[in-house]
Amino acid sequence: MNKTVSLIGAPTDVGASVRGAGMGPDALRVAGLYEALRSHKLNVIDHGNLAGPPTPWLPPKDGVRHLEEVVAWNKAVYDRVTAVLAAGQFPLLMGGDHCLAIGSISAVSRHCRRTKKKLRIVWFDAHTDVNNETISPSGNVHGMPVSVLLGHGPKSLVGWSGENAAISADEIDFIGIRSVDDEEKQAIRRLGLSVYDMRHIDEHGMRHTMIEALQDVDDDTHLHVSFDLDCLDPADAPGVGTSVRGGPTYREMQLCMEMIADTGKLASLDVVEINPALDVRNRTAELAVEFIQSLFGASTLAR
Ligand code: Z70
Ligand code: MN
Ligand code: MN
Ligand code: MN
Repeated sequence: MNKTVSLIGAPTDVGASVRGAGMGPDALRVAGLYEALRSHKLNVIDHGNLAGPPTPWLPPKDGVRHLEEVVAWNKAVYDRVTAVLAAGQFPLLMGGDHCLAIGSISAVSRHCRRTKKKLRIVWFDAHTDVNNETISPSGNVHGMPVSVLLGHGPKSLVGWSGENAAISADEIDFIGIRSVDDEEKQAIRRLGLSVYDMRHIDEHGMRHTMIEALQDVDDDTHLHVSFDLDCLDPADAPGVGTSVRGGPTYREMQLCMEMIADTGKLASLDVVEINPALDVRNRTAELAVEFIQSLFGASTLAR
């Protein structure tokens, strides 16, 4: 039986620093995501968009912006990802900003514990997103999901997986990092996170980096990819809210996707932070669709 991919739209910029990521799901649809996956002989269900509150665009309260709205959106994501996994399908979350990984990965974590799978996460990003309400310089929750998932964040967002920490530090690897706030640096060291920054990729190459990141993926692994499009070099992906120059190239990222596909263990995916308001003719969403196809096994010589 062919795999069924469930597309879940979460049209919100509730955790972001600039407006526009809420248009991400439709940008991916316009770029042909559904058709692209179908052409790879996958069953695809587009669940449409989840509903949630509008973004109020207020300053932070107790170190966090829009906490109540962030909780509401993530609750909707958590519930839908949980249902899709329970149905034996592959959840593909179309963000929306990266705060939504809290709901998505909390659901994946609970599912892994229930099914006795080993969870591994690859986090593609320019940023480590390991701030929390006490250290964040901005209060934007898209800079906090990793910290929340590790059990350190606003009470109303922590513990959804059934454990205080949805993930442990050794279950996540970061690829493409080049913008880390001062107190995040301390947190990375304290927690012992595996951060493959751009210097590591420059010195060792993307192939070696991905071999390291994927080395303990085995038959019992549920591999989750959380893909923030701002990981890419802004020359290739201009449609993101916080672009940082010096990211992986198109070719390096394609290699990442192909190496992940080769494991055969990819079981859930977040595609976040596409901002059509800042894009050039939907180029970033089209790029994302190409990468997603590679994640599902498209390669130059595959038939
Ligand atoms: C900064 C913060 C961030 C994504 C920007 C930026 C975080 N470290 N995350 N874009 N996806 O405000 O916490
Ligand atoms: Mn991010
Ligand atoms: Mn980012
Ligand atoms: Mn190395």
